[in-house]
Parts: sequence; structure tokens; C-alpha cells
Amino acid sequence: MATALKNLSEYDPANIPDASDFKFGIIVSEWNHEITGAMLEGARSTLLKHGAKPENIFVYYVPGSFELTYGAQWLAENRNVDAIICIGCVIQGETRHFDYICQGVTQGITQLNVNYSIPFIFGVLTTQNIQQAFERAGGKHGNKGDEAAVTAIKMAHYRKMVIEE
Ligand code: DLZ
Repeated sequence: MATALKNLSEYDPANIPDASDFKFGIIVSEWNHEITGAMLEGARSTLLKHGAKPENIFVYYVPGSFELTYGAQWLAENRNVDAIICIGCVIQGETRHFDYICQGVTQGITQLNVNYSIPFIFGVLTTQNIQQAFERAGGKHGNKGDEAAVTAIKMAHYRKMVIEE
């Protein structure tokens, strides 16, 4: 219900800052790649639509969502980027693994936001099944990759605005 009412994929493009001055990192989990690949394409096309230059979008892959934290931290330490988008998809299975991975990546990305001076965007789907994931990766609930990109642009803009004022 919350997603249906707050589908940011239907945002007003006029309200998004220009992204042409920003550099973006995107870390993508290979696990559930048919979902994360669609989210990556959504994120990339949204960044480009708002002016980001193709040469200023750096895409890297990690094996699973649990590795997004390390992937994003290593990128932050070695590349000059204004925001990092973390893309993953964790699907609930029969085991507790789902809970551990969700908890790990959520806390990991939260810690990155606390410890570094650039924003890290949480573009991780946590769904009960693959159908729900497809619905959020270009289906009836929009593409959470688009939403992550919009958030990254807004946060990069926020960071720049505070520094420059
Ligand atoms: C092991 C595992 C499982 C069961 N499920 C998922 C998943 O649904 N989505 C995902 O991104 N990764 C999954 N993984 C892999 C873990 O994220 C991680 O790559 C391994 O536990 C190795 O650290």
C-alpha cells in the first residue's frame, strides 16, 4: 500500500536538480541479476535524463547484497564521487539467511552514511518472492532503480548546497 501511494517513479522531473556537475558510483549485486540489471538500467537512464554525463557514472558489481557495503566503501575511498547508489535484491527463502542479509546490508549502508561525507543510497529490494521484485524493477510499482537515482541526485545537490552556502 505504501509503495502504491508513494511511487516515486512517477515523480515530477521539473523538481529534480540538474545532475550535470555530479559524479555517481553505482554498486550492483549480481545475485538476482535479472532484477538488479533492470534496476541498474532504470538508475542509469534516470541519471542521464537529468543531465549526468555517461563518463561520470561508474558502475561496479559485487557477488551479493551482503557485499554492497564493502563495494560501496571501497569505491568511496578510491573514487571521487558525489553519491553512491547501492543496488540489490534479497528474496525471502525458506531460511533465516534472508533476515541476516537484509540486516547486514541495511546496517552496513547506514554506517557508511554515518562515517563518510558522501551519501550512500539504499536501492535494495527486500521481497517475499520474485514476482514482487519484478513489480518493483520496471513493473506495476515502478522501478526502484529510478527512485534510487532521483534520491542520489537530490542528496548530491543537498551536499553541494550546504558546502557552498
Ligand atoms: C546467500 C544469499 C541468499 C540465500 N540470497 C540472496 C539474495 O536473495 N539476494 C542477494 O543479493 N544475495 C543473496 N545471497 C548472497 C549474499 O548476499 C552473499 O553474497 C553471500 O552470503 C556471501 O557473503
